[in-house]
Amino acid sequence: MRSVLITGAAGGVGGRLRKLMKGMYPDLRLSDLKTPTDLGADETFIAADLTDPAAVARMVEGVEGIVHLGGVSVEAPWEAILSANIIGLHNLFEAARKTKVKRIVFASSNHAVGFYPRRRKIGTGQPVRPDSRYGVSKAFGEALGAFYAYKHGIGVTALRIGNVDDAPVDKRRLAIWLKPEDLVQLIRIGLEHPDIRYEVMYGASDNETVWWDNERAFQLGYRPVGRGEDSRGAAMAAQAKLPADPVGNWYQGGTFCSAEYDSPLPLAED
Ligand code: 15L
Repeated sequence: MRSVLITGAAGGVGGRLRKLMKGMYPDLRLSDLKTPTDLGADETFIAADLTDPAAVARMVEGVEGIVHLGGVSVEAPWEAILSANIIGLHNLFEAARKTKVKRIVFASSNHAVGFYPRRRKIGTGQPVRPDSRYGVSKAFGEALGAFYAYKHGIGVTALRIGNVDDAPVDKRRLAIWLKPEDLVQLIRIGLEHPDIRYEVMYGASDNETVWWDNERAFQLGYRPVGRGEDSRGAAMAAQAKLPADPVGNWYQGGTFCSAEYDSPLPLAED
């Protein structure tokens, strides 16, 4: 793999990847709607709006691998999700197909399955249970990835990312925290491992309270180095200051589940 494009490079996760992945591939390109304020003279940046097919085509021209972090990364009104995460994502996969991109690593999210209760350990074989319009768009992205993988032969990896940060910031994040260096490991598996056709993996570090069975990632060589438990004290102290949230604390997706929640039914046990 020589040429790799990171979309969403001006965002929080993208900014970390820019630094961690520098020099990893001979031609590392970055893209986002707006130029990152701290762009270095040695970085290659192409501004592109995902909703503009011509701009997306220019952005992917000549790349072999794409790490797609671009689009809306939290819950938002439907129109915003629709344009960036549905139409924009389709533009990206179409451009990738036309220019014969070999690999795509798609930043899916834990919110594609946020409505599973925390007491249940899930793998990647259960049906999606999105907890938000954003989560629905991530489930769509996983489906679109499978379609382009099996129909058009692009090697696609969907990473159901937990929470990327220096350390877990509350009880929920103790379970789903992903150390940035561990994310890089997962991305490299998606870009480089010879056995990738279509894979779904969880983006979590070595966390004792994790709710996910990430067996496939381990089979493909993932060896996380981050240990959420090392930050338990600070995370639980922060948790104690958060408001009560019976719905959010029951389900894996947290506040994404409790926001706009008006189900008259009891919390789902399964
Ligand atoms: C996500 O998918 C978001 O992109 C991120 O901002 C966090 O909210 C994260 O999930 C999380 O669940 O903590």
